[in-house]
Formats: sequence, C-alpha cells, structure tokens
Amino acid sequence: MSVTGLPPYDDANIFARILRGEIPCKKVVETEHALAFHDIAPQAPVHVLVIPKGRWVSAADFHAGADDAAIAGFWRLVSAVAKDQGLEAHGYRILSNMGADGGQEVPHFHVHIFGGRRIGRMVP
Ligand code: D5M
Repeated sequence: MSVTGLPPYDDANIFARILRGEIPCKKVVETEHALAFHDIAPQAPVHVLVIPKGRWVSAADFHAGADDAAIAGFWRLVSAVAKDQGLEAHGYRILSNMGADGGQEVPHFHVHIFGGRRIGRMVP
C-alpha cells in the first residue's frame, strides 16, 4: 500500500507509459527530475501537468520517499513552467487530485497548472 492507503503504484498507468516514451505527449519541458506536458483535455487556456519521474501515486508517497533533490526539482519546475507560460502577471492555480475522494484518475502523482483565464472557485 502507498502511504495514503491508495493502491500500489501501477506501472501500466498512462503517465508511466509517457515517461517510458511508449506513448507521446505534448511536452513543455523535461528535467532530470520531472516532466511537464499539456493536458490532453485542457480545462483552461493553459493547462499543463507536471509529473515527477519516480513511481509515486500521491504527494504523500512522493514527499516520504523521494530524495530532497527530486522534491525540490519537481516543485521548482512547477513554478518555472507557470512563469514560462506567462502566468505570473495574472496568477494561476496549481491543484493535485489524490485518490477516489480527490477525483484522481491517473494514479501517478501530478500537479495541474491552470491559467490564462479567471479560474472560478472550486466547488467541492
Ligand atoms: O486527472 C488526470 C488528467 O490527465 C486529466 O486532466 C486528463 C489528463 N490526461 C489523461 N491522459 C493524458 C494523456 N495521454 N496526455 C495528457 N494528459 C492526459 P486527475 O483527475 O488529476 O488524475
């Protein structure tokens, strides 16, 4: 089990396959620690996903198990992508869905970056 009680990491999940190069993505940037790519079904003018390269289902898994350089590299990339996408002037939203109650569809930890329009308040 993962730290949060979610199922163990599934190497067949779609983001694992993207990381292995088995299926394409619209890449924004890639570093030693993380990959950023455009969401396949964008919910805002800018909708980028950032994923760490390790086998982590949730943020809790990632923060408990990854080394500090990987964690720092991941979060620095989130901010760098938002800046490079031109979102700093007007703001943006970062969001991560975790598990069933969080509405997570892809069981590989990821952060959504939404911007380019006024993002409404989240309705739980
Ligand atoms: O959302 C997972 C997100 O991943 C959802 O916004 C669609 C996106 N997605 C699914 N498959 C792909 C591919 N192949 N490329 C790019 N984006 C994809 P969550 O509910 O946070 O798990």
